[in-house]
Parts: sequence; structure tokens; C-alpha cells
Amino acid sequence: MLQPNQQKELARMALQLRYDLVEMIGVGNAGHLGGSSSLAETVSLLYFHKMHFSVEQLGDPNRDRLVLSKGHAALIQYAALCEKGLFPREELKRVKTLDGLLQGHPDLSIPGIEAVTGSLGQGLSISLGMALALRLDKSPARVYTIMGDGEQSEGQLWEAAMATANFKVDNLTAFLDWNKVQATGPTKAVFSIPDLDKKWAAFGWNVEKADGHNFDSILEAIEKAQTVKGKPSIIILDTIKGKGFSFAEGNAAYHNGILTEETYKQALKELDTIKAGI
Ligand SMILES: Cc1ncc(C[n+]2csc(CCOP(=O)(O)OP(=O)(O)O)c2C)c(N)n1
Repeated sequence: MLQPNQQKELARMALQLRYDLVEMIGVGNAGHLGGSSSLAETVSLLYFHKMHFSVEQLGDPNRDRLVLSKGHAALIQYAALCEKGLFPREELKRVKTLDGLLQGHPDLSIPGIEAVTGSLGQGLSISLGMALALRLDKSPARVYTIMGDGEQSEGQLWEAAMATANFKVDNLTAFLDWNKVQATGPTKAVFSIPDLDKKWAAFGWNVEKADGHNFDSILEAIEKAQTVKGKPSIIILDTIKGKGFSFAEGNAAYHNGILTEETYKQALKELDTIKAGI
């Protein structure tokens, strides 16, 4: 359980990451607001509480790694890396520009990014390779990987799921951001994959569930998962796509939508209201 002051700090961080998302997208530009904001709590908890990872540890082979398999949600990872001091804030304003550091999908030229992702379905394979290498090196480091629910339709992911279980990899924790909406509509309607919990369990994984907007719930699931030896764990995060922005919540239009002057102002106003309550 987190202490009240830790809860507060993490809530402030998740809020800051959401402010950063709005700043990065700006007015008149498209950006992946929905699938980024559904991860604000998990990413805050990982980078600012759980992971052994800091500017000083960048080249440390024993650092924990976070691979964002749903690479289109890069903005949330950029926000966290910026708040950790890996690059200056000015870069947030230059996101997705040719001269900027931060491209539309994660790239190894960005400090703190561990893998190039964006073509869905590949992050678990990459994470498995990292986890196996760390195990060979007898490293205490852990690999975290975050997938989307729409992403679950990628075949490569299920090969990696079988391989991870086959090799009894337990230094890897996967997350499934179950926000129930993908790029063009509800995940159920676009490509229905029922019983994801049962499917992952059938593939040999320990399955945990968490409220993806509740720090204690996520942390409890991570800690429980990490007591399980000899098999990989996946945490299914019950989340809301676009969480924190009423116009975007559960709305596929904000998967990669444009913020107008009006929605930009509304987004900031809604965040200010959350801020007042923390
Ligand atoms: C191999 C591949 N196919 C298609 C796409 C296009 N695409 C980008 S995001 C997306 C939807 C992803 O949905 P989900 O995994 O649920 O992400 P979230 O809603 O959490 O953002 C798709 C199909 C892609 N990036 N890679």
C-alpha cells in the first residue's frame, strides 16, 4: 500500500503527464490523446515509484526497462521521461517535427527509450529477448512491457506469449491496457477477442487484474505478479481511453484526434479542476 503522501505525489505526477500531453499536442494538431491518457497512472507508478531507472542509470545494464509495445502512445512515455529530466521541456513543444528529438513513435535516439515500436505486436518479442539476456547475465533488472487491447489481434504477440511461458521467464511483467476502444471504434466491434484473461492463462501466464486508474490497485497487482516464479505475468488494466478529458473518454475520435482551440481550452480547464481536488 502506498502512503498518503506517495498517493498524492503520484496523483500530481499523473496530472502533470496529462498537462504535458495537451502541451505536446497543442491546437490544430493530431495526437494520440486517448491511448496515452489511459496509461497516465501506470506510467507514473512505474517511472516514479517502481522502476530502478533514472538519468544516472541510463547506461547501467541493471536498470529496469519499459517497452511501450503500443508505440503510438509514445506521448505518455515522452512526458514521463521529460519529467524525469532525460531531456529539456522545450522538446515537448517540438514533438513530431523534423528538427525535434521526439518523433511520432518511440525511437532509440531518444534518451530512455529502450526499443523502436509502433508496428503493433512486436514489443513483447523484444521484451522477451531483453528478459532472457538479463537472466543470462544474472541481472536483477526487470522488463515491463505495455500492450493495447486492439493490439491483441497481432499474431506475433501470441508467438511471443507462448515463447515467454515456454522459457519460464519471470523477470518480465506485461500490461494490457484494456481501455476497450481501438483506432476506429470499440475493440469489441472492430476485432472481438473475448476472454483475454482466459486466453493469457491458457498460454501459460499468471494473470492479474487491476483498476488502471488506481495506484494501489496497480501496485498490488505488480507486487503479486512478481512473487510468481517460473512463469510470466500479465496485468490486465481496466482503464478508460481518454481518461481525464470528458470529450475524449471512450471516444475513438480522440485515438489520434485534433485538438481545436475549444477542446484545448476545455482540456486544460478539466485538468485545473482535477488539480484543485488533489
Ligand atoms: C501492425 C500494425 N497494424 C496497424 C497499426 C495501426 N494502428 C495504430 S494504433 C491502432 C489501434 C491500437 O489499438 P489499441 O492497441 O487498443 O491501442 P489504444 O486504444 O490503447 O491506444 C492501430 C490498428 C499499427 N500501428 N501496426
